Amino acid sequence: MHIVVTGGAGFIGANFVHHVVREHPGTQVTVLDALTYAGDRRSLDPVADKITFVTGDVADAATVDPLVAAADAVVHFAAESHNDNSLAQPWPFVQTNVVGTYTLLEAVRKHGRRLHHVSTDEVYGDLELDDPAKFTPETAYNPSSPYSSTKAASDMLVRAWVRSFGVAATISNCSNNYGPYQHVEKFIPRQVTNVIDGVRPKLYGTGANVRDWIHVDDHNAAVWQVLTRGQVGQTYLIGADGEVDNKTVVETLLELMGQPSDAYDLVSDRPGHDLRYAIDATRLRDELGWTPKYTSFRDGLAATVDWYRANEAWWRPQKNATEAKYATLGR
Ligand code: NAD
Ligand code: TDX
Repeated sequence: MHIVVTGGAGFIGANFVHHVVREHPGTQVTVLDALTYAGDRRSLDPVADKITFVTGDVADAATVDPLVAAADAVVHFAAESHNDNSLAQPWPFVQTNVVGTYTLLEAVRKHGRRLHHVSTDEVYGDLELDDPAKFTPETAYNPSSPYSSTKAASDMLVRAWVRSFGVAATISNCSNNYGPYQHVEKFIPRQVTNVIDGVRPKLYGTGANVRDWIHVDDHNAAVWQVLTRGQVGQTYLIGADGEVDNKTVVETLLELMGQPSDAYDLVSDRPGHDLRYAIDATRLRDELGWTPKYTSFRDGLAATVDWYRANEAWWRPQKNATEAKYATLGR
């Protein structure tokens, strides 16, 4: 099989390419990535001689069309992915997440190719802290931010292209990922690299918000299962029962890094900040037999801390610019 991986120089996409090269070595991989601030070719260095890399925009039909024509399937990770950025500057989210997905859909329609669209649990909005409910594939879409609304729009385009044009697509909606090669703008890498730099972690609001954490390798193993064995037209929710509130995440990180567990600062909250996400992954587990390998969040966090300690050369070039952006937001 020959797959095009869009966004393969980003956090999850790069880990997916590593996973495919390691676990499914007969697969031919072409990465398409625009190398925005969030993309880093160095994340693919360990597999560089086993893949083809194309620098280009998913919203550019002239770039996308021949790549799709030459492949069997597309796994679509490319997106603007950070909520805080979407609040400061929404337009790139509309362009990449909506127009980019449209452009890919037209190419897979024209050439009769398989598409797997990687999406997020944030399309469902949020849950109350004390609500026993979790998101299911039947939960109504109710996105809160420019980021999540553009991801919701992209999911709707995929569904429409499946129904109206018979495009062979699947969608997965995953919860918050953590692991190696995640940009330092995101919650866990930001706090780990802050502590390495002797800076106190920054918790938005009261730190009570809950995220349903999953290791990126478990997400990617699920994406492969859906791509190769999922039912066309179906939506799969991906999550590993990893609900933890932000305060507990920071306290655990501080403890793992040898600091007092209260050595953090509360900062101003994110506007529209979703309270809680929680995934019911029953379909994925029952239909495709997927189970997560990382069952201890604490152990997965410890391994992630070790990775950031060992790979300062990878994250250091992004750190100052990222913190300068946060400083303008007062966070
Ligand atoms: P990321 O920001 O780390 O990486 C995005 C990648 O896409 C970068 O390499 C960037 O250069 C590339 N890109 C951006 N615009 C592009 C364009 N116009 N054309 C081509 N490439 C472009 O994001 P991530 O965290 O790896 O997320 C990957 C996907 O997974 C996204 O679709 C996101 O919505 C989804 N997702 C992320 C999470 C999470 O916790 N990070 C959870 C669920 C779903
Ligand atoms: O410094 C911080 N302090 C803080 O308290 C940062 C950067 C974040 N937070 C909070 C906000 C969230 O409650 O931590 C939580 C996680 O924040 P992010 O890492 O920005 O992730 P989130 O907004 O939950 O979205 C992530 O998961 C779903 C990804 O960025 C999305 O791409 C994915 O779709």
